[in-house]
Amino acid sequence: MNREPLLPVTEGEARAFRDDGAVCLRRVLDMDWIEALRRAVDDDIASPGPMVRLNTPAGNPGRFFVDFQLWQRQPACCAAALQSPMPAIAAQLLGATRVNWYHDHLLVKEPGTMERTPWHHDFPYYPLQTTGELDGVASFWVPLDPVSRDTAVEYVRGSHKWGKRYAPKFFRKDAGFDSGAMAVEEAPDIDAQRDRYDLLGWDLEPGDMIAFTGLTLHGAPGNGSLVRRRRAWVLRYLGDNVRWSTRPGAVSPPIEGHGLKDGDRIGGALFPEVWPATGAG
Ligand SMILES: O=C(O)CCC(=O)C(=O)O
Repeated sequence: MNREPLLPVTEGEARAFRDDGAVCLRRVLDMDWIEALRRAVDDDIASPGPMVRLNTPAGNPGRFFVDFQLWQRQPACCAAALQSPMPAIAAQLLGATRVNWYHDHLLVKEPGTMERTPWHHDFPYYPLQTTGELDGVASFWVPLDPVSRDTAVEYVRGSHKWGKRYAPKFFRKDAGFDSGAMAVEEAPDIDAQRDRYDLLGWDLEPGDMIAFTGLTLHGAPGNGSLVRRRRAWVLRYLGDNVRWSTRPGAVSPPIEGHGLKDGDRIGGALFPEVWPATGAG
């Protein structure tokens, strides 16, 4: 399992992350990682964690399965979170001197799943505050199956610079998200006016990944394939400009037991520092 990306991340890719809000990174992980992560994900589906969400209503085809925090239960996910090429890439993309692990997120769309992932951005789901040009979140959407452009997540280029905080929503249409008293507006319906936006999307092979910021608007179609699964595992890292900030209403994922207070730098056993690397492991 490689500790350095198979192809180094270039300065042009880092600039695209900052300017566009999302960038496709090719050949980061070798197949040993992918196979270990596939086994971990299938284990998790068979025996999910406490935050599992099933987003496909009864009677609909396929299954949109969501879970979190596999790194706490699956050794391969823990190794990928803490000891893979990802922490160094997060530091490079964020221009951060220190990077902490935040959380992981599993999103599997089995063949025939019709449910879309609604357009949203991630930062408003989090009990976090940030300063600086970038929001300090680097997410890596790691496909474990080949994914074509018409099945993969899409991103609105430059939307991380709109200065917006759109209302979070659960991916299941019938589940309301209590975003407290925060004055947040609804995300625009990008699909109703696709030609008005500059949409980014890629065909991906296992080993490739998409890196994106916490404020980049994104959404995904269902999985129209009747044979191919769409397993994606997402890793999320925080740069040194992020602070804890409790807020009214729900947060997602609801991580507890961290002991952080408002204004604290992110850290502790649940959010370990992963960059600079310690050389452990
Ligand atoms: O995989 C998907 O369908 C959506 C992924 C997503 O929303 C995210 O990674 O924040």
